Amino acid sequence: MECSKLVYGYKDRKEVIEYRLVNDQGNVFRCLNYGAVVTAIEVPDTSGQIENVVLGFNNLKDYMEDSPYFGAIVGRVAGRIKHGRWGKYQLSKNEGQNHIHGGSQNFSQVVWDSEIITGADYIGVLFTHTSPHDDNGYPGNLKVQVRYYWTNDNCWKMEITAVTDETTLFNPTNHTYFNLSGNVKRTILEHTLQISSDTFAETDRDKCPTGRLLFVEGTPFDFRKPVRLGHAIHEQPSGYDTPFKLTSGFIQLFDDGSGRKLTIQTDREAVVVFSTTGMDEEYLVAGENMSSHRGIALETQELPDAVHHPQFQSIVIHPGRTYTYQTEYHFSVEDSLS
Ligand code: G6D
Repeated sequence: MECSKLVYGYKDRKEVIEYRLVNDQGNVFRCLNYGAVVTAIEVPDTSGQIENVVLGFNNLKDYMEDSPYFGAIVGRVAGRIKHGRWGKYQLSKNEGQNHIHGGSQNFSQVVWDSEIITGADYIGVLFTHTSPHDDNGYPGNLKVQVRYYWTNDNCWKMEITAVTDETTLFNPTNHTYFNLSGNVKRTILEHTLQISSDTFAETDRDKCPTGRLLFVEGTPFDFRKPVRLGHAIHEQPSGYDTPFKLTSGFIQLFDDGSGRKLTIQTDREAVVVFSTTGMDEEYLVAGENMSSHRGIALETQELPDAVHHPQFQSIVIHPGRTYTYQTEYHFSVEDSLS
């Protein structure tokens, strides 16, 4: 295993570093200390061709100006908080009347302290960031650590920990968009998706949960068995920007054409699936304009807007404890889904 670092640019005179982690199979994981962004994951298809399976840019300027959270750690709280309101606290409103993804200059837009970490079967990076009291209206100084481990069996393990000195909110996620075809050769419409989820959160027209959890049975939200995304999106033409409540923390994405499979295992309550439907943008990804279905974000987290829905898992954290959240993304190949 080996790790190299290169200077990727500067933000506010702080050095932005790209880490390139290579495992014993020669497969590569790249990340930045800006936003703890995962810039590339390069893994083989069934014929051994190593290609990138995540969406990203190739320069810091694009990450700072255009990024829809490509590869980034998002927080303090991922997703929307209706009216930015939590009890007596008014959080910043950065999407109409609501708060989203932690507000402005959130975790995805700051330069984290970073260092290389190594172990018997992994190489990794530890990122540390302290969000100050009143950051976007949140109380408490919050120290967050993110560890990315890249293992010899092509597993990216992510561990997020936090400690606070005042009761506050915490619901981070990683916002990587996957496309297993390799170097964004095809859209995700030929991928199949499976999610261990019986229910999903109904959302209002601002995409905030109403509090109702609906059964997936008989709806285009039923991914309990693998479903081809092209078929699913035909049934659900507006696509997915949907919080699914997980039953066992298992999610699987598979691309027939390349045989690449991504198996996710998480200890989080939910996954928000964002299919990028209608995302026609000016900026370039892998040499072409960003457009619908060039990637799919699978954001493991607690259900959004939990502060307004006591039936959702609480995202309130207290001083005196370290909170830990884990998600593993395992890449492999298979001729067809068994
Ligand atoms: C999140 O749920 C949201 C989307 O609505 C948003 O557009 C995207 O982040 C950038 O997944």
